[in-house]
Amino acid sequence: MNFIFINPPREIAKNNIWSIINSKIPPLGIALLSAIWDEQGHTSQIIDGAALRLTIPEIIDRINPPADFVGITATTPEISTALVIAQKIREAFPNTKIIMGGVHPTLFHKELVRDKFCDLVVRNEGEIPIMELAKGTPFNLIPNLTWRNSEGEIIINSDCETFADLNNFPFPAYDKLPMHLYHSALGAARQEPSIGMVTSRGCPGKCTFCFSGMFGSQIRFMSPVRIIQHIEHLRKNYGIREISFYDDTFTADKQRIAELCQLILAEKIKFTWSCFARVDTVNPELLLLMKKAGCHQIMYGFETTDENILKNINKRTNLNQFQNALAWTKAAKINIRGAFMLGNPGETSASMEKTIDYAKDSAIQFAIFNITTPYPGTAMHEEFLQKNLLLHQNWELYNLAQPVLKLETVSAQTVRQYYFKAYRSFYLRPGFILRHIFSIHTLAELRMYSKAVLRLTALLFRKIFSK
Ligand code: B12
Repeated sequence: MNFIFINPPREIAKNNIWSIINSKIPPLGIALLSAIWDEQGHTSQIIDGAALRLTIPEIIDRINPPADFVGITATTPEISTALVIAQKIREAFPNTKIIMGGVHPTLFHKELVRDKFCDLVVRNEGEIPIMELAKGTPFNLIPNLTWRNSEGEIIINSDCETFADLNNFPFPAYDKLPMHLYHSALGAARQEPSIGMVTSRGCPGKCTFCFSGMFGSQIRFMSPVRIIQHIEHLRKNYGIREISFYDDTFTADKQRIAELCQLILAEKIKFTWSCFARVDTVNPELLLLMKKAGCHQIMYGFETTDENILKNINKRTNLNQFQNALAWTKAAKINIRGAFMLGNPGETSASMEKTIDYAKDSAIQFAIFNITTPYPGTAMHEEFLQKNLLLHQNWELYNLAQPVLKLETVSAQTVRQYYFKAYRSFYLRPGFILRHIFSIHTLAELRMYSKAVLRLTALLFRKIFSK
């Protein structure tokens, strides 16, 4: 049986800062499912419409010959494109079964099947359901499946009782992907070629703005040995020299990361890397070891410097921890990328001002400012939906650059003004530009930093920031 997996294209508006800084990483979920499908003796193909920047007709043209199954992945901002793709496939190939999976279809599984956008939704993790499908197991016996039977009834199969073991997967089917097109986020890589990797599922955080329902309540990890095998596979077969670890909290298990670093050092694996962490999951010893093992940048989710807002979003961190993480990371000579949010419940002009000043004063190398976006399935979305305080549910605009919350304390327009002010005042400071010029280590870094500054300046001059 032939299976075609599709990652929909997504056009990011030019006045959205993500159009400048976004990484391009392989669609790891469907790439893994493709490898699992093939392991069962079938064939599959992946169309990465995002990396290849394909139009919808170009995607349909690539489906040749017709497949038994087409699987489309989708996050919230991609869903409308994903649905158009599904509809075009239905018209062109009426005998192909259309399956959807990923965050958004998981949340809206009933609606998608009821409205006949697709035949099946695979909720949550896809590995076990896809393996069962490949074995020919009847639909009614496959966990995590929502589907329509021949009478047109919607059947919601029970959730899978076990979670997939991250150490027993094949590698994602990188050979079916345009590997030359992938790269880390702007400013996140010291060397090229770079790529993204995810080595755990789940997060110790319980922030109200984050959806963490896909992978169960227990965080699961790939072992250091398996991570090394994966890195070696990427280095040997694709010449990868830099990895961005996209785990929600890479340092959630300090012991695992310490072991990974020891292995990298013992086996003399030459590559550089960056990761995401919470300020409460690092300590000085671990950071020094990470630096020795090639880590040059950590992204911390500071979010805000207002202690009340930190409580409102259930971040469970405090300014003291911020200061410690900043000091320890700097002492280890690891660069810091700070992630900040503007427009959280309780936000005021003064609190946004304070957050922006903190980002500038703390001598971090990069900062990302996002407008609070309560994705469906999050506690924040539920709360504001119940109170009728969502400005809209236009999923395409759930893109971290548009206000979604109606706040009593500050207007959406003011939040948006502070968003632009944050980027302008952080990046276009002479001090920032000078510090970066003196901290460049490699040609790749020089290229990236110049590109970042040039593109931001261009945006400013096009007066997009003034909107
Ligand atoms: C890496 C990452 C990115 C990367 C690239 C993503 C990519 N190429 O796939 C970058 C940085 C570009 C990115 C961008 C964004 N991201 Co992102 N990202 C992630 C992250 C950290 C890891 C994704 C991943 O690889 N997971 C591992 C794989 C194995 O899991 P998976 O993709 O979910 O796939 C599994 C299942 O979902 C299922 N499945 C998925 N698709 C399909 C399809 C079929 C047919 C089947 C059967 C099953 C199936 O099976 C897979 C295996 O179990 C997740 C958080 C997380 N930990 O998952 C957020 C996450 C997916 N991102 C999120 C968001 C909000 C975004 C942005 C919208 C932010 C923005 N800047 O605007 C953009 C939108 C990107 C887009 N294309 O639409 C949210 C999504 C929320 C939502 N409701 O949509 C998440 C969940 C983070 C969060 N907790 O809030 N992201």
